[in-house]
Amino acid sequence: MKAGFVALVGRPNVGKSTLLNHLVGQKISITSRRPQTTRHRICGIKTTEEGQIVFVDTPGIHASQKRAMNRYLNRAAVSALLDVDLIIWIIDRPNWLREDDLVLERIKSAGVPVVLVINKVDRLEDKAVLLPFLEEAAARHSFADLVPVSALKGVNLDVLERKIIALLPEGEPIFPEDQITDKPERFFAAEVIREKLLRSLSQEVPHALTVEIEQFKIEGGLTRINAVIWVEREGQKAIIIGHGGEVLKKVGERARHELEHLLDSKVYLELWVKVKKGWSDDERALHSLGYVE
Ligand SMILES: Nc1nc2c(ncn2[C@@H]2O[C@H](COP(=O)(O)OP(=O)(O)O)[C@@H](O)[C@H]2O)c(=O)[nH]1
Ligand SMILES: [Mg+2]
Repeated sequence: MKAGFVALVGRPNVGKSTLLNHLVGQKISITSRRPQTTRHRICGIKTTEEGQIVFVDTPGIHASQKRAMNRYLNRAAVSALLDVDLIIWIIDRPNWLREDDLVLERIKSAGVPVVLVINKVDRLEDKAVLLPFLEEAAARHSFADLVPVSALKGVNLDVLERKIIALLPEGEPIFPEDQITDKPERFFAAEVIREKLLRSLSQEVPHALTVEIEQFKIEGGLTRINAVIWVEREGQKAIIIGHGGEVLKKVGERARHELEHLLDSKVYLELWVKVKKGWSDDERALHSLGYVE
């Protein structure tokens, strides 16, 4: 049997969480078109006859270190590289940006094998650009492998999975066979609400919001969830609530629907929007809102 930890790293928005969900075959990590959708280190566990792969999803590694939240995200991403057996480095089509050099630097210092995954090939008009790019990439680092995939359409993921298994050390499963994540249900409740918010809002509001679960109570076939959506300013609160409460109502309905499916229970969901000035640039506020390594 093979077993080990595999970190999924890369710039924001390249498709790390989408890849995790498709490899595990379940939605573990929320996704959206916005950078910083993933704010926590989340494990997704896949157990097969050959072994167990523990994927570690991470926030994207990015250059800006200015705000406390950005520093937290970078720390969480970089610390996930410690103690893994393999790194999957994901890039968005054959585009090598300056920030990818930064990622490569971090990856090199981890000292474990790296598989370079070129994602979103479904959006590649000219597939002929792949081959020269793979050669160029191979010259920058001695990768254990280079694999083009489409995480969203499920292209070449079986090949990727076989290569990952082959690169893992021998070992007994780390988690019980039926476990698929390391996070508790109330964590997912907050994440699902945040995903629906990210997907409903434009402008700069997504970066300014976080969701805190105040109550998560199972009463027979009903789960009672009370959540607070924290924002930084009154204006953002007004945007989230929307005209006549329209936006918040839609977010609540979508979140409740998905949570009922996820928890296999009826869900009673209550959402409140509150203002905590400057929480995302305040180390203590971040800590109390669950941004703890
Ligand atoms: N067309 C296409 N879109 C993708 C693919 N993988 C991810 N995406 C999209 O890219 C966006 C960012 O994905 P996400 O997984 O949240 O990226 P992350 O920030 O790296 O975790 C989402 O809108 C995904 O639907 C892919 O293979 N093809
Ligand atoms: Mg993500």
